[in-house]
Amino acid sequence: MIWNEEFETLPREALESLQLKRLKATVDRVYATVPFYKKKFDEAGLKPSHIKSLKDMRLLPFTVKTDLRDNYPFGLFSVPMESVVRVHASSGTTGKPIVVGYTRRDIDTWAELMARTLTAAGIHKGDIVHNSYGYGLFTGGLGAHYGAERIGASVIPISGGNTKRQIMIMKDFGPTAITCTPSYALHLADVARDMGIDPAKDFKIRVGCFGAEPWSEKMREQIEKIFNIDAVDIFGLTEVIGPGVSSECIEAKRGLHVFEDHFIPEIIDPETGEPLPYGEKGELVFTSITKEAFPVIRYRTRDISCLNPELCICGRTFVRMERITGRTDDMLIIRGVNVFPSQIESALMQIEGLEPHYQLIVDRKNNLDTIEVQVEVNERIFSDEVKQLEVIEKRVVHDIKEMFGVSCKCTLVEPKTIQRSEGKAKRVIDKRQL
Ligand code: DLL
Repeated sequence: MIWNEEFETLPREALESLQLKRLKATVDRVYATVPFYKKKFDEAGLKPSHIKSLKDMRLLPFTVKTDLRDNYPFGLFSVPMESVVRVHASSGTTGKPIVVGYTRRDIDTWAELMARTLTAAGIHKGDIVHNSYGYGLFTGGLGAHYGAERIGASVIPISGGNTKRQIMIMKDFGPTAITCTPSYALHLADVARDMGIDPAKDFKIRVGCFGAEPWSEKMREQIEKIFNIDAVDIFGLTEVIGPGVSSECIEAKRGLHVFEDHFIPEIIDPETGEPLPYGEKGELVFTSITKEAFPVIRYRTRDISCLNPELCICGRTFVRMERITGRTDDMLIIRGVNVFPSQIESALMQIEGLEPHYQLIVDRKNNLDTIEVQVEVNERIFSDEVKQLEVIEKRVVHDIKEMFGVSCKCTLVEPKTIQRSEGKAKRVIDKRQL
């Protein structure tokens, strides 16, 4: 099923001419309204009029996460605040989040893109959508919510957490579709089984849209089997719009169609920044071409993928990106929350008695991510009373919970016990098997 036949099946030539028109308008707009982009263009000797074809995209400077941080909170908005009807945010590399804004039209565009996403998964009017993506500054909850309403489905805005209650509602309300992170889906299934409920038989769910964190074909098979559903992959990021950047179709389930009439994808070599041809793996870069409040020019996602231009059996003409296979930075996604080791480091360094030697052990137990922070204490604290150590451990757990909303375990270790490295310190041991 296709939500918007007119755009989702545009022949390539017509699509490219639409993209060029929209790209030019976006470039004009950011040059005129966002000092950051004007400065960058000027430094590169680039005028908006230099963009004459899609190939000229490569003349445009990249935008990176630190640019967003440096312009915190609203410095990259392209419209006055009075035209912004919504803000969302996600973790940055330091304690401050990165903040994005939406005009009324942006919210409308986003609902359209999420309507396409859900429709591509086979969800339609008459379906009941159990939406366990978190509501709030995270884009998952409200993104899926508006899309489900747009197609006329009934939404259960359950958000994340309180798993037993979720299961009761899934049993009693009979949702036919679910939207959540893939790891949460597996956790829901575990808890359901503990409650004597068989997710394959006792729920009416037919299909799920899973994303916001990396997962594998193996996990897809597991989820499909446990729930007896179709599981499709959906992708997006706050900086670009939230979910609704690309999504799989239920017909093929092989790669995610990028909504190219709104976002131009590129794959670049992360070392040189050079664009790579179709089929080659590299870093995903997006340029938004319809957004008003927060346009992004060549935003480097740090996500690794590749693009496939082959026509799909579903009839959509948009290129497909392969599922995300990694990142070029050290960002971790713990229970759907983006976490940078540098953020944890800065939290630790605020605490008296801790040394800048730490390691993060990430694992998955009962389908829930766990994180243990091992950190060295200094000699003085180490020879102090046990009580003092307990106070510090509690403070670490508390501060990290405050920062990310994620519970961790803290283990204080003797001075000089964390392995020193000769090159880059290995801060993260990720034992999760996807
Ligand atoms: O995770 C938006 C989203 C919500 C997508 C709900 C899908 C469903 P952020 O919190 O800004 O936004 O995190 C974006 O999450 O750069 C990827 O590293 C990762 N990510 C998102 N979707 C997928 C996916 C939302 N399907 C970051 N597979 C991105 C792998 C994903 N990684």
